[in-house]
Amino acid sequence: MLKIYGFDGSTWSNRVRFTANSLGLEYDYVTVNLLAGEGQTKDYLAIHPAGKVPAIDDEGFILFESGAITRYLADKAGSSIYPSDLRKRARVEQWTEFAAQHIAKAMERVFFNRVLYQVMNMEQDERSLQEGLKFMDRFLPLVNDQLEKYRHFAMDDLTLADFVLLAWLDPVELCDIDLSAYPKLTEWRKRLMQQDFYTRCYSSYRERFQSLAA
Ligand SMILES: N[C@@H](CCC(=O)N[C@@H](CS)C(=O)NCC(=O)O)C(=O)O
Repeated sequence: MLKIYGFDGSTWSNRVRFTANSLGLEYDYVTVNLLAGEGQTKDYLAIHPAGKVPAIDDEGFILFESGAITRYLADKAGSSIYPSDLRKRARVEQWTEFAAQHIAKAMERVFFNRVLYQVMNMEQDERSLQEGLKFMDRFLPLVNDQLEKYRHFAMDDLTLADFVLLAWLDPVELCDIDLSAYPKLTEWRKRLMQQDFYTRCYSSYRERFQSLAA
């Protein structure tokens, strides 16, 4: 059976689980507790040489990098969440990259400097935090505009682009980021968080993260 190596605190891992759940795949979820150093064990380094999550083992086919994994799983299932039509696929890629390059990078700064630095016992960097917040202010209006035009992030249909955006917005409550200025984004997020692909992972990312970090 398919194995997914991940950690519930990891947005990149959660993107893969949202995808696998949405595809209706059966899988074994193997928790790699990054906070307990489990990414660096000899056994796990044989799966992912950089000791990162996520990774999958699909009947002996090992794959890491969340973007590659989600595309592989969706294509293997022949699912419309990764459309085969060239232009639709390109549109999904465009917004997936936008979320992975811009939203994720801005959120990484905010998440690290508001939350993770304490959990990891590291130095906070105020300048990096302010830059992250500035980027969020710059990019979220665009995302909200997109969701005014379409029911989902890349187009009306649910696609892989939704999962990366949703996963990366999971820490907003922990990070004290207020999304109320973005009503369409807020509505989209609430709607997707009620769906099975999400609730099969957790009901609240904040609570899940807090229990992992305790
Ligand atoms: N580009 C990678 C990023 C993976 C990544 O950085 N994962 C983090 C958790 S969110 C991790 O494993 N960190 C542990 C480490 O760097 O040792 C992907 O999309 O899979």
